[in-house]
Amino acid sequence: MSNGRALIVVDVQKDFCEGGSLAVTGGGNVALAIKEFIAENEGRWDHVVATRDYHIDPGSHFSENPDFVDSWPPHCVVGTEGAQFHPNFDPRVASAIFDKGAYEAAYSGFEGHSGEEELASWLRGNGINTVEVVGLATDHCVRATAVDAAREGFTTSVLLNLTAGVNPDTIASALAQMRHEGVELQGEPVGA
Ligand code: VGL
Repeated sequence: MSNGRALIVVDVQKDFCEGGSLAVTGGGNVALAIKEFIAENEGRWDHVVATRDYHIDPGSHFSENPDFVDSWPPHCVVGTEGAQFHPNFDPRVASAIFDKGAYEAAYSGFEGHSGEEELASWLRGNGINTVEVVGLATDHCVRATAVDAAREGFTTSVLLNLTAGVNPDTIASALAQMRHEGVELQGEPVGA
């Protein structure tokens, strides 16, 4: 039965998990927890979609001296191992994959494309009006994706137990921003 709901799995990639170039503490566990949550909740969503940070030359998003707020060590470069999905997450559950950030910073999955199609139009075209957002990292790409989802008019929740973040301060401000934008926060934040 169609329920108009989708799960958006944000950036569960090797570079954001332990051993990666921009590892988020608990990233690998989040990947596994997402996989189990999907397996245990068949029918909860019409579609699962995934996003990927997928950089070629994103300019000042990469830095030799990153501030870990606006600039970062090189990560998720197309063709490298770090850009791959974490092995704890099987992307075959996803109906579509949205890549973002080839030539600029792109925190939101709504900046991503699957072939020629953007995430918002793909979701609308598939009858989706409600989204649940999980993945990495709470304070950056999950935040930006959830905020854009709400602004695009989707009823939006973030399942915090299925996210992990970079830094406690930016996690706190991300939670405040998401609430302010009308995103429903479920569960407890996991992070640094
Ligand atoms: C992300 C920092 C830099 C994320 C991406 O996926 O949250 N964080 N690029």
